[in-house]
Amino acid sequence: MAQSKISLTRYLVEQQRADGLIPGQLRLLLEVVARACKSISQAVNKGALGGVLGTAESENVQGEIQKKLDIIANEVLIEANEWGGHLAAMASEEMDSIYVVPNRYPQGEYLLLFDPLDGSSNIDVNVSIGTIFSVLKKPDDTPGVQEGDFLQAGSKQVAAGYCIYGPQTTLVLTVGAGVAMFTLDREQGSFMLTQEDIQIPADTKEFAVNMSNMRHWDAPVKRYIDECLAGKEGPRGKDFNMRWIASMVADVHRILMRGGVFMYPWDKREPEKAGKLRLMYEANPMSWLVEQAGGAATNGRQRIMDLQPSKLHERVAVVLGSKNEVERLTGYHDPL
Ligand code: P6P
Repeated sequence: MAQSKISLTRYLVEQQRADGLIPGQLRLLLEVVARACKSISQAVNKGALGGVLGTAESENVQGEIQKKLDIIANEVLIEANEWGGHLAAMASEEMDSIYVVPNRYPQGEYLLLFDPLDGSSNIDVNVSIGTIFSVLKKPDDTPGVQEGDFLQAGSKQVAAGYCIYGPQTTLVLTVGAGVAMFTLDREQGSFMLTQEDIQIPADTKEFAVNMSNMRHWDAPVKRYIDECLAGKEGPRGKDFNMRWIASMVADVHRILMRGGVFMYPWDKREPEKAGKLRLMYEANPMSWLVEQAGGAATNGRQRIMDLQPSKLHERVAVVLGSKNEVERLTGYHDPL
């Protein structure tokens, strides 16, 4: 008899029984986030029929014009998570400061960070986008909860994942015991386990970068990409392919499924920003997923999950994916 599909709930219960990595409150948190992603998926799938495309009349903390769906996704995540008693506060790419759970609800021990809808530039042209989330524990020693409680290195995460809204709606999750993937069964309304122990091949012939920024990169990144472009006649002795979806969730999902290296390097246009991508709710969760799948993730010099954040919306350069490629590019940089 075919093995019955395992739902996300059953997976979390059995994982808790197996290795205790998912205390009850964390399991509740992850199930609530998954339910919120289902709602976001419904809104995204409606598109023009739901009147949710196009821009809102507002900017986010990054100075980016917000899409209507950015705001909808943010509100869905806040409303789904604020009453459950598992969270002390939330932080979002779409909100300047943290959102502390209102006094009318019990406060929990976890902190939830998210990019509610990553890849917004792709929303109106029907290209895959996604929700990225990261879970930290509130430090015990501080009464209440402040923004500083969120400023923990990526190595302190207790859960991380994303939900990609593409041809399938797929939730990818780690709690530190490997990476599992769940596909939304719309008839049942449940996320069903479709892959576990995902592994990224250590080598690859595929790189992902926005080539239009090449003139702004520093020398080691230019060297690495030039060598890839030189193909089998060049020092790498093999031809490379390139992909760039401009949705980090989609590019990272491809790498988890078939390998590759993704980079959004530092560029000289905004040196103080270190990079375009955000450390706390993009780079850290994606880095943990990639490392748990046998890959690597650095800012070009240091392991991303070792970086000590100083600001909630801190940006970082990102190189992640197939371990041997990340190590090669990182090795081209002068040691710190
Ligand atoms: P560019 C989406 O806006 C995002 O934050 C990531 O999802 C994506 O990898 C990157 O920016 C795309 O940036 O400069 O190529 O549009």
